[in-house]
Amino acid sequence: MGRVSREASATPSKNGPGRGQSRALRVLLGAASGLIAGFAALAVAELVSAAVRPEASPITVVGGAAVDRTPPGLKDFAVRHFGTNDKAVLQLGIVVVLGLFAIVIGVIATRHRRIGATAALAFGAVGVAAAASRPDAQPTDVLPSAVGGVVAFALLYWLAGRAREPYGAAPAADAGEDISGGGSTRAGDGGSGGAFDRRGFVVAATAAVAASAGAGALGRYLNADKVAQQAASRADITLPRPASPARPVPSGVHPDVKGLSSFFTSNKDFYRVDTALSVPHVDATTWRLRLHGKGVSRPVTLTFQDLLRRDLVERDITLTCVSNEVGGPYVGNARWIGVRLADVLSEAGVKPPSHGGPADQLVARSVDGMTIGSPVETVMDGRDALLALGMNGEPLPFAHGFPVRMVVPGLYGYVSACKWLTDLELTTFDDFDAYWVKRTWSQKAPIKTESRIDTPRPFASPKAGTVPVAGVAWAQHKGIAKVEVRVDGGPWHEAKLGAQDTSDTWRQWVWPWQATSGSHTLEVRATDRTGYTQTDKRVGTVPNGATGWHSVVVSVP
Ligand SMILES: Nc1nc2c(c(=O)[nH]1)N[C@H]1C(S)=C(S)[C@@H](COP(=O)(O)O)O[C@H]1N2
Ligand SMILES: [Mo]
Repeated sequence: MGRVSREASATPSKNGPGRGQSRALRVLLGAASGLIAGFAALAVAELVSAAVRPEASPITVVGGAAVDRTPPGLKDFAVRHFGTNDKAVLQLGIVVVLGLFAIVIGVIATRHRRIGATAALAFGAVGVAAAASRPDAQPTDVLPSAVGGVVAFALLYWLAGRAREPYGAAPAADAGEDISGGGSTRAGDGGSGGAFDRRGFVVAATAAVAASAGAGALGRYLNADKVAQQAASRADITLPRPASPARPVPSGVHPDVKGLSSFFTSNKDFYRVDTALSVPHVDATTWRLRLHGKGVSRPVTLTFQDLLRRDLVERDITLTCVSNEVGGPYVGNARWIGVRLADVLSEAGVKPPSHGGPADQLVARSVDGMTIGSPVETVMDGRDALLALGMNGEPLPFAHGFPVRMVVPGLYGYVSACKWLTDLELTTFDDFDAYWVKRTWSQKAPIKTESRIDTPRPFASPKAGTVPVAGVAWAQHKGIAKVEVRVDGGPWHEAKLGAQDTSDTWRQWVWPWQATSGSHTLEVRATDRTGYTQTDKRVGTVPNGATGWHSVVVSVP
């Protein structure tokens, strides 16, 4: 009944919108209120996160929780379709969803103020729950979301009160759940009353936006400043010369072919695969690595300085991701500097299972809660399994695990290459499943022998005549023995191999093709030093790496 009287009384006022207009205006004001409240919540949360830690900002914790709950198939899809942009896409998605909810809540609030505002509070609660559920959660991590939720609640309650005024609800009606429940007398104030209230809303809204923008900007600035300080502390580190340098790279590792991957992948171009929405920026001076668990007779805690004081080894190792499709980009070769992991394990009393050790799994934990399990037997079998501190002549980049990560030749990254390492635990495969193993991937995953055509690119149209077909092949810790190429399903031709650096690195290859005009399919397969030739059977990346021959279709004019 109140509704009827409101509409009736609103009609004559100067800005008295007709029935449809008034509803449109209400929706508009509600949407604006919701968006402003949402923006304010995020901005204030950003400021609070600067006091707590950047990783505790609501979008990061909600995004992180979403990543951990994403079904593996979808995650695979995201990585495949958005590549390294998958995180930006996720964050954008969260912001869009948040914006839509803010609009809905705002519109509800113009009619049911308490319900709308309480829904805003509930949103803060989602952030709090996400923050508390992170594997690396610290109690203070819930603060940014909690404060943000309270700010959204208060601001929406306030703005919704302002937004309803043009319709003639008296301020006294604030106590009422239903906006139309209030007296309609104010509407009788006429056009000037409505105009004043609307101005009041605009002033309140503008003030709220300005204050939040200020808070958000300050938060951003403080967070950026912290990151800059951490970057400076990384830049201060000079890695000592390795006691055991890498073998000089033989000449001829890289056939001179345009479009062929360079033998070393620069840090800037090195693929990045991880679940971290904001790259952890660990302080090397306070960093600690704890080594403990089954069969550890002398548990140790090592500092970064402890590692620097040891004999460092330098090795060339090609890293590969299990999510790499046939022909995919998630493989890179770098020169690493680090400490031999097997030495550190032996000093702590660890023995591999073949020597009677009780633990068959080494679980590495990162500062952001990732767990990565490697076979103890493998990391102690004499290969150059490293606690790496340096990559291509500089301290590890933050994105690649600063200050310390693992690198194990021959094992896919998800079972060996833990970045931002902070804990090593000796356990068994029976007792513990690591992060990806819980998500349908295999417990053990040696890298499969693979080859890729880098040039010509798919759908290229090289001129008829001699066309160099070139690419890379890898079978880490086995070594590549042979690479063959064929055209249109014809006979296999042996490619010329680039010189081998070590069996832990990839190998470049080239085959001069006498191209004739028409559409052609080029295929490649590699044979490793155990005599195994890549199977043509195509399987997907799950659960332990893709197989099949890479092929490229070109059309020669
Ligand atoms: N902490 C942490 N370490 C991690 C991951 C991760 O998500 N978190 N991903 C692993 C995977 S799947 C791969 S393939 C390699 C990739 O290392 P890169 O990003 O330096 O190339 O890191 C491994 N180490
Ligand atoms: Mo990976």
